Amino acid sequence: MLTLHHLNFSRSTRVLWLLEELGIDYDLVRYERTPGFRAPETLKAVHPLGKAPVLEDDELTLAESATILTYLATRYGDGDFLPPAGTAEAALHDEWLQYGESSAALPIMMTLFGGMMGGLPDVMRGFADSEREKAFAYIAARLRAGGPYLMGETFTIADIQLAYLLDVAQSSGMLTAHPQLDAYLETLRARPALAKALEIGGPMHPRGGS
Ligand SMILES: N[C@@H](CCC(=O)N[C@@H](CS)C(=O)NCC(=O)O)C(=O)O
Repeated sequence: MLTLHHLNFSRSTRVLWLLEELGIDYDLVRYERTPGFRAPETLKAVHPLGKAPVLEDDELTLAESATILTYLATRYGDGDFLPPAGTAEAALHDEWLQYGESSAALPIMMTLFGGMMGGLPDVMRGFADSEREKAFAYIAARLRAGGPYLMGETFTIADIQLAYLLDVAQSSGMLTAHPQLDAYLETLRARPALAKALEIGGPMHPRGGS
């Protein structure tokens, strides 16, 4: 049996969304953020990192959203949500999937935390601003070259992975100069499985309507 450990306002919405896309049965265990916006200590009993998401599938316990999405799509996706393994398309898709939590996340999260702390020091702000805008331009160019999804006409788990980051960016006012990314988010929000995941798990960000 699948069990998703879900923290409010978090990346575990990604997994909830894919589970709804897959239409398979799962249990949901909910955790509430502390006043300091951390995960509660009880999540450490499930996985030593104490972060969300964590997925359990019988004996298997998995952290890291990209890994969990890949596992679920491979095992339960019936060929959907991932390009065929071993193809050039699959390698490109993996680049987009990993990009979300690596190069793209750092400047977006730095900007988010900077806003919460009343601003970043100049040297860090310079890095965050230029790298964040580079990321937005890179994603927008990819969509311009052939959307509506990152892999063209095919919706994949890379879209799910990036959507969390873009939702956080939009909710924090980072997308005002990026209407194309707003439009991409709207396309993703039109998917009934995302609407269902948000209804079940709540918004991805405290200021997010989605
Ligand atoms: N790279 C990990 C990041 C996991 C992560 O940082 N989760 C956040 C929620 S978005 C968390 O649990 N934060 C609470 C804490 O660290 O106390 C993933 O993609 O799953």
